[in-house]
Amino acid sequence: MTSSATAEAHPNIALVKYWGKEDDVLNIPSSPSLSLTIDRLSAHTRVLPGSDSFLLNGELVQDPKTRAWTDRIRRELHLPAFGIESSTNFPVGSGLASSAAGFAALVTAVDSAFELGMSDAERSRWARLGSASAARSIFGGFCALEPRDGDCETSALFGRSHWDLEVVVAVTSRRRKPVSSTEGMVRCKETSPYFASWLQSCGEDFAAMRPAVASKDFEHVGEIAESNCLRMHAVMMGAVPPLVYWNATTLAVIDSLVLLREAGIRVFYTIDAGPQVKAVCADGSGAFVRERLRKVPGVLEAVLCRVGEGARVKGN
Ligand code: 2P0
Repeated sequence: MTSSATAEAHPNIALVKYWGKEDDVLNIPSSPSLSLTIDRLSAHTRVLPGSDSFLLNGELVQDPKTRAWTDRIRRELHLPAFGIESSTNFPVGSGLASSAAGFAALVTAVDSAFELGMSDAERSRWARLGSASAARSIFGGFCALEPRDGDCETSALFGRSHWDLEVVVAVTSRRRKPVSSTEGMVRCKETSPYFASWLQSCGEDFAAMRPAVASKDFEHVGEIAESNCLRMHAVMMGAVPPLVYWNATTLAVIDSLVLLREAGIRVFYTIDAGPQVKAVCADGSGAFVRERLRKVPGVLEAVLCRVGEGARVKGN
């Protein structure tokens, strides 16, 4: 190891969601997903020689997922012990894709610190082994993650300049979610009667979403994304015991976005495994939508983001 290294990565927002694993050791999703990486929200992760501690937002943590990942990369690539210091400017474990940003930043910092010379595809594969959605945060702009022949492929579809969309992230709770995504996916696969049809519909949504993003057909992208998101939450609600990631404010934000749309604002919403709502806006209407969402009772914060860059090294 030559020196410590720090990397930055952002969350990504899936327009066609990943919810279900084909292989939970190799972390291979059961269906294809398509995302856009956002800016503003970020994880900064520093890898440094010596200790093997993990400091997250200033607190020493024992995270089994991160531990399994570091053990694995050290074993496979014959690396010495390293410590991790990670900080995020947004709440972790609450449905804002902190593990996506976190693992994308981590592998990028490891690659730089140990001068491994990984390709983007290799970094994406390592990020996926930590958290499947992290494979997408290696890339900026619009990205696809597809299971293929027992493995998985990530493709950078379009760079961030392809489409000047804005995303308003309405934070409705800063609490850690009670059921992690990994656990939630297992529960849905084992108990939700809608799981099989969900997977089938993801293939169809993915096939339709790709050309809709290519042609920047905002209305079509919004229709597919909203229905894909609601179907994923239906699968969750159908699990035993049910998984309800929403709170009352989640619904209030949806309501207010539907009203805005009826008034002619081009906006659609999507929600991940948590109670936060992401409003995707066209025509530079993000600032206006943000002001509206800030006034919805229960909204703690509304952050205006643009399409962001992929994971990158930021120094030592
Ligand atoms: C997504 N989510 O496509 C979906 C939508 C949440 C809802 O990817 O088990 O944290 O570490 O692979 O990547 C969250 O799942 O789960 C996720 P693991 P991950 O963005």
